[in-house]
Amino acid sequence: MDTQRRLADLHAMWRIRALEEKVRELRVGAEGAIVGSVHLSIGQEAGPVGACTELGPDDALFATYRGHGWALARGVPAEGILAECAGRATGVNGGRGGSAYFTAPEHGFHGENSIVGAGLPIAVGAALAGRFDGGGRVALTVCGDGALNQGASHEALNMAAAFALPVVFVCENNRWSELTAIEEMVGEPELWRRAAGYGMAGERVDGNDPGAVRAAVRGAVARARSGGGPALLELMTQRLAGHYIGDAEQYRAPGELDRAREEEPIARLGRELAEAGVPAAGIEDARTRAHAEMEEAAAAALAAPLADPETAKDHVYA
Ligand SMILES: Cc1ncc(C[n+]2csc(CCOP(=O)(O)OP(=O)(O)O)c2C)c(N)n1
Repeated sequence: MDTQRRLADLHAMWRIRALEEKVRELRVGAEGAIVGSVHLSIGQEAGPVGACTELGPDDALFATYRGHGWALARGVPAEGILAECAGRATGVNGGRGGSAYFTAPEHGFHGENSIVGAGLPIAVGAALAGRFDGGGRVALTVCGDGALNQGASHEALNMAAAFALPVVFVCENNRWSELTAIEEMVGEPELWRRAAGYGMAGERVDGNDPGAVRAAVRGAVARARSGGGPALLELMTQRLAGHYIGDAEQYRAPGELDRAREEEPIARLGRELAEAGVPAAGIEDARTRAHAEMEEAAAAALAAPLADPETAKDHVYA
């Protein structure tokens, strides 16, 4: 892969990391600028960075509660995300969605969702609607490894395959479902193998390598767009943070996080670029630019007023 592309990926992953470090700071900091449940995707940045470059403006992306990175990679502005997390009137949903429930359809980001597995059937609906309206839209939906055990996920995968709908199912296998290890949850831990049972394409992908993710998503999107039906991509990755901010993480095996930090996508791509002869200053620049952007975005977000409680009933139709 060419160096410019890899540097761009490094910067894009640093943007997500810096955004989430800022979210964590605002959640645990003394001012309590962010309240409520927050799920970070630190360590999982390669997935959104690799995948989102392969989506067109009319394609529809559906994420989970661990969705800040997917929104940012899809083009949702950092200031709007931070303002949303902090309940500001200038947030992408006027402060109503918060960290785990925001949506920005004007950017092709059709929302997070805290009902585990709910993104899959919604994406199938979006793809089906695209078939009716002739828009040629591809729907890409992200879920965790645990979410694939939900009944609704099975129905969605089956319907997408039966109707050859243009859906790309991306499973981020970070090996944990909240506090439960994958080995305790399934008889077959290679989740991508389920694809054959549905009659769709399936692939296990190095989810810590944005280039590998991009290649897999490119193939799946092209197949889906040309009528070849859905695909299930299993991205192997790890979350370096707790399930949510405040998780005591007592379930991890000793040394697990040390190994995960060795393999995590930002450190790994930085090492690869250094080995390829990219000067240290160029690699560092990706990090400093990302942090400067998020400092500025957070300052602007927090300068805005909180959502006005008087508007609480706006957008409520029933
Ligand atoms: C239908 C439903 N059941 C249970 C929960 C509680 N819950 C929230 S996250 C989670 C674990 C999901 O794990 P996984 O799908 O692997 O995603 P990850 O959190 O690892 O990204 C559970 C059980 C929920 N939100 N929704």
